[in-house]
This record gives sequence, structure tokens and C-alpha cells, in this order.
Amino acid sequence: MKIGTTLLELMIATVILLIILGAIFAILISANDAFTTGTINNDLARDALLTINNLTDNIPECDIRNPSTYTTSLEIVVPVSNATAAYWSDAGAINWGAVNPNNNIGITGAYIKYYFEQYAGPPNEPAGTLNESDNPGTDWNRDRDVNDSFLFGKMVEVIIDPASAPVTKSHRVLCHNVLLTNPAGGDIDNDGSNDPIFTTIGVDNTININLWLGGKLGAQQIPVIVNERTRIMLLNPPKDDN
Ligand SMILES: [Ca+2]
Ligand SMILES: [Ca+2]
Ligand SMILES: [Ca+2]
Repeated sequence: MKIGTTLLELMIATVILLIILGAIFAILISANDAFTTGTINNDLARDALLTINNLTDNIPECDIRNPSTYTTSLEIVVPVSNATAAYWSDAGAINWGAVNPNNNIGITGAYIKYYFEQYAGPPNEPAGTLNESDNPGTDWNRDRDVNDSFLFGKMVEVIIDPASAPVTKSHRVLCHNVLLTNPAGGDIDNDGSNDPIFTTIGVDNTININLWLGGKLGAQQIPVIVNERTRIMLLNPPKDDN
């Protein structure tokens, strides 16, 4: 009868233990990746929905200055309910729309412009383009190739005064991590139809908002892309003669 273990048995046991530990570690890493991807997905989807919410605050009662089928900018005029008193201060006259951020008073004849602004690149901003080829094997838009490029930037709101100048301090970023395939809003997912941020449909009196957000986020730099869209029915007929 043998008592104890031989050196060979000890070595075999050690190898088996290492294999088991390696497998557990691999599972933990992949679970962490999945968790990170899920979290980033939720963050981007939340940002897109909040931005759409922000946009829909002002849009339903507006006139559109730049009606067009496909566009990455939208210029709207919202009737100013009070051009003399500050935001909230006048009972029953909340100033929606083109409100001067310096004194909170509505500006008659001004308009709000929403537009896509490409990132300027390092050192202050991310690179203004995202390439699938920079992440070999990563098909962000899931069209079965890895050779797409996207413009990368932010949705911005600015108030333009009646003299066509931006109002000081009115430049506001509504949303980061926005993707486009070209400045006119090309076909991001390669399904044959364009994906502009804004589509105005005069006949139906509606605006479609279509936001694609993406990014290499987290320590693992996992590429994630999300799409949120909505359709807004305008309460006033859009006009192009403001
Ligand atoms: Ca692709
Ligand atoms: Ca492609
Ligand atoms: Ca498309």
C-alpha cells in the first residue's frame, strides 16, 4: 500500500488545478465584458432618449425654417410668449424656445438651431472619425463588413438672434457620441435607406428624429452602437418663410 503522493502525481494535480483556474478566469473576464457592453449600451440608449426628450420640448409648436427631406440640422422658430420678462417670473407666460440664456428673456425673431458638430480631435475632444478598420474584426453597424467609417461628434443647440448671429453662451451640447456616415446623414446600417438625424415631412406635418450613438467605451474599449428614433407631429403647419 502506498502512502502520500509521488512527485509526478503532484505535478499532474498542479497542472489540472491551473487549467481549472484558467477556465474560471476566462469565464470571469467574458462575464465582465458582457456586463460592460450592457452598461455602455444602456448609457448610450439613455443619452439618445434624453436628447430626443430635450428636442421634443420645443419642436411640437414650432415653425421649421429649413424644411428638407434629409438633414443633420434643424432650424425652428417657437413663438415667444414673453419678450420682456424673465423665465418663470411672469405668471402664465413661460418662455419656451429662443430664450436668451444671459437674462432668460425670450428673443422675438430669434430661432433655435440643432445641428451635428464633428469632434475636433485630441487633445480636447475624441477623434472626429471612427473606423471599423481601427478595430479589426469589429463590424459596428452589423452589415457584415469591417470597412465602414463614421463621423463622430455631438448634437448641439444654439440660439441665433434676428441679426443671424449666435447668442452668447447659447451653445449647448445636447448629446455626445453621435454617429453619421457623411455630413448629409448617409446610410449608417447599410439597409438601403438613409439615416439622417432629422427628416421633415411637410405632407404629414411631422419631423422624424433618428439618433445613432456609438463609441469605444470602458477599459476594454468595446465598440457599441445604438439607435433611437421618434416621430413628432407638429401642432402648427411648418412654414419656410420665417
Ligand atoms: Ca460594417
Ligand atoms: Ca459597410
Ligand atoms: Ca439605413
